[in-house]
Amino acid sequence: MKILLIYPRYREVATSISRILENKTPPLGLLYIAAALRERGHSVGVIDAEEKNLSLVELGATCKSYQPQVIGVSTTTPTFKKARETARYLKNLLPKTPIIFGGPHMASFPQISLEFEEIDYGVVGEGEITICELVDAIENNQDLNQIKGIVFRKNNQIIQTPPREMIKNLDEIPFPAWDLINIRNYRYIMSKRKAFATMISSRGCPYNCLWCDPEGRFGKIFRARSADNIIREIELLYSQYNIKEILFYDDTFTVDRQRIVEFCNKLINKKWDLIWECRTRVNLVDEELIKLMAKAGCYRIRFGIESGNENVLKFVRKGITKEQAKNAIQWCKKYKIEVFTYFMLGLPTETEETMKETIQFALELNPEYTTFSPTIAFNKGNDLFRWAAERGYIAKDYWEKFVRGENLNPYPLLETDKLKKEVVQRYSKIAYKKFYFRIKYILKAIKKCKNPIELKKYLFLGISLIFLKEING
Ligand code: B12
Ligand code: SF4
Repeated sequence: MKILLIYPRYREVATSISRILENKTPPLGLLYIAAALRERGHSVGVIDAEEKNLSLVELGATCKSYQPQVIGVSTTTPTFKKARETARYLKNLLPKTPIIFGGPHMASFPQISLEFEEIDYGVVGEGEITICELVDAIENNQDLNQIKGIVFRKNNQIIQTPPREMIKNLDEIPFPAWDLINIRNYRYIMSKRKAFATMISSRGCPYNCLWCDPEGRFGKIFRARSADNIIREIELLYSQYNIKEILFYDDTFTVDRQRIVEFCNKLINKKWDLIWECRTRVNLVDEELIKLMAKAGCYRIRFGIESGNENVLKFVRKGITKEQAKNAIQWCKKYKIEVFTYFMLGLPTETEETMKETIQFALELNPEYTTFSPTIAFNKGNDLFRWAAERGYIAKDYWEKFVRGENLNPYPLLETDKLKKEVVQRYSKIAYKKFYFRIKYILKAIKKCKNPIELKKYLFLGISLIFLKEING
């Protein structure tokens, strides 16, 4: 079949910081879906409306000229309304073409999403196997009840089939269909080189942070690609697309230490001119590992540290200590790996005092970059939302209403009777000012900037953060 996969434009509903940064990174999930469908023998196209900045009319025209037999759309929850508007527009243009929705949102709200007639089918969760079975069934008019992990309408009823098992061996999944986008069109303010690609080397995270929603991601069971499989994809990116930098999007890159050791050793042997960054946890690194990662080209690690108060860390089940954070960052500094930390403000049980401790801790750690995000009561599938809803801090049906189209904020800040959201936002601004407007920090940043354009970018970012009316993420 001829299938067109669409990544809708979402800029208008992105968080304030995302909007300022104007990053455009490849639609990895869609590229995986495209590769799986192609392997099954279908003809596939990808339109990234966000990267191309396409209006609905322009997207519609491109879509019409492609004449797809099936359309697939990727969406998260905050962007669902935009994705739905896109689907409605396309449905009017091509009324006979079935529209399938997938992406993290469909894992959280499969049934409510199907209340909208413009969406014909939903793929729930990990999509590679399910989409192939669904498209086959559409093509051959087969019984949909046999397909796991989908949601569809029949006789005015919404039917959800039993969940699809997670893919056990990630090495069996074909590499993303990189040839279906122009990788050179993407840009990212934090990348060091123009020619970069994104990759995901593992799926799932076995930890249990209070705000994390395993359904909206890849579950709690950690599954990883082998070192050889990752190296093979990098080789393809390096030799065919001249990619010189990889951003690993794994939730927690170093869960399996041995895999990373193997990966680094193989990468070192290749002697490629390649640098990379990843995200992990401070309790999952040690000096030896950091040293090896640096040798293998790792230039930045992102750590979620979240709070500078041990009690808050415990309450949110972060499973790390301040000591571990200090050690991890010290090792990174020693081996010249940049550190990007994430802190949250206004977490459950927080007070102004604990937020001050967080800011102080960030200054003490002195990473190269950090964010201080006000806590969002995001999505219904996590314990932070439940905690807030049980106490009446957010309506229990907030997200159901949001998905049904009520005009609610996609980033509702957590507000308790002890801590108002305005106070948290004020602290977030104070934190950014204190962190980024230190003379020592500015001088170091200027020294690091390779050219005036880069310097302008940083200045713009810094000033925007200070003058943002409302920081929501
Ligand atoms: C990288 C990233 C980004 C990048 C996206 C780059 C890009 N062009 O894709 C940036 C920084 C731009 C971004 C932005 C946002 N993001 Co984001 N992001 C991620 C992150 C860390 C990795 C995404 C990824 O590439 N995963 C790997 C791929 C393979 O997985 P996947 O996309 O989920 O795709 C699989 C399935 O979902 C499904 N699938 C996906 N699309 C489709 C389409 C069809 C038709 C089908 C059948 C199946 C299908 O099949 C895929 C393969 O199995 C995830 C966390 C995570 N670990 O996933 C958060 C995550 C996806 N983001 C999230 C959010 C909320 C956002 C923003 C709204 C926030 C913001 N900053 O404004 C925006 C909205 C973006 C959008 N278009 O909707 C949430 C979504 C939660 C939810 N339930 O909705 C996540 C899960 C993080 C979290 N908080 O839990 N994000
Ligand atoms: S470590 Fe990250 S991905 Fe894992 S549960 Fe915590 S927040 Fe979620």
